[in-house]
Amino acid sequence: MSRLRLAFAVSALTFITFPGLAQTAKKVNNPVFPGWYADPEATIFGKNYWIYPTFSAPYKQQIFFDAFSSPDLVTWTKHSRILDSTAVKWAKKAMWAPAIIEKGGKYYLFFGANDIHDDKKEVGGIGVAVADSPAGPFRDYLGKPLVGQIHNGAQPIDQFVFKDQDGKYYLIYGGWGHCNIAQLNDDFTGFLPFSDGTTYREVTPKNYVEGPIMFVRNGQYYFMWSEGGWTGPDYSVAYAVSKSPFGPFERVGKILQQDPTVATGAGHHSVIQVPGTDEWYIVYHRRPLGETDGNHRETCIDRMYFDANGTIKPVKITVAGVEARALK
Ligand code: FUB
Repeated sequence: MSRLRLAFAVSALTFITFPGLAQTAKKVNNPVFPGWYADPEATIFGKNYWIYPTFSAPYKQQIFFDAFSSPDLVTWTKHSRILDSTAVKWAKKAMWAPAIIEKGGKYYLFFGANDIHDDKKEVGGIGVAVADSPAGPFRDYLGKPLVGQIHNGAQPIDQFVFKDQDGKYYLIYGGWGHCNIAQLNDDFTGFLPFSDGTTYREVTPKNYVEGPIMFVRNGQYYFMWSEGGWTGPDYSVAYAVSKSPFGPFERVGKILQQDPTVATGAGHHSVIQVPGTDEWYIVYHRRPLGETDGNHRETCIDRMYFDANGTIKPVKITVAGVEARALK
């Protein structure tokens, strides 16, 4: 057993004593692994769950990504520095919010870098790295950002790669309260313009701030995003549903937020659907109670449920986290 696995096997069970009763084991699976990690992108490759988070630290220290894999959502193995800025000449700081997708046996890791504010003077934005394995090592795919300009007011960060039911791939991204969708070309080296000649279509819903994701359930497109400021307690997640990946997206409401008895600043999430089932998990970051350092963000997992109408029920954030769930 690796040192990290052993540490987690021990820390996942703490013991509380009730007067007059034998010791009772209390499960503590959140956070799912130690360290300050935010913006978790969760996915499944083969028989393993994977999480690709932001290393949450001052911007100049954010020059690499670690990844984590698990056979059951409870025991996690750390894969250090799967992508390092030494492999991306143009990335100098603020490497944020990875998104990963497998295509044709290659793994493509999309990431934000440099926190650009002026695309005329700064190099940065959304880049792509590629590897032969989900654990890397990833190398820069383009030698330059894929999205290096500000379109429709959206900062080029917080990208999500969505594979639609017809096999088309879209990049959905944006900070500063604006969200764009753009269709990726076949080899992910650029974009295919829409029939109206535009490449970046704005799909921003009400209250949107950043951190978009999309998935399809029962033929409906669920679009989710983060609201509020990421350094504060009110950071949260809301969603909309549409018949098309282009919307319109009418905000339904918040489904993830702080709980004064558990943690604050719960947001920037992703979701996992166990293949062939209607079991859903929400993977997100949150801040420990009483913590004021904006970077102190930890990755957690809880269950996400739908009601009979397809409405997402408000998520109960927990300390216990989820039960072991192996993949078949
Ligand atoms: O982690 C850096 C930034 O914080 C992300 O890009 C935002 O979504 C917010 O979570």
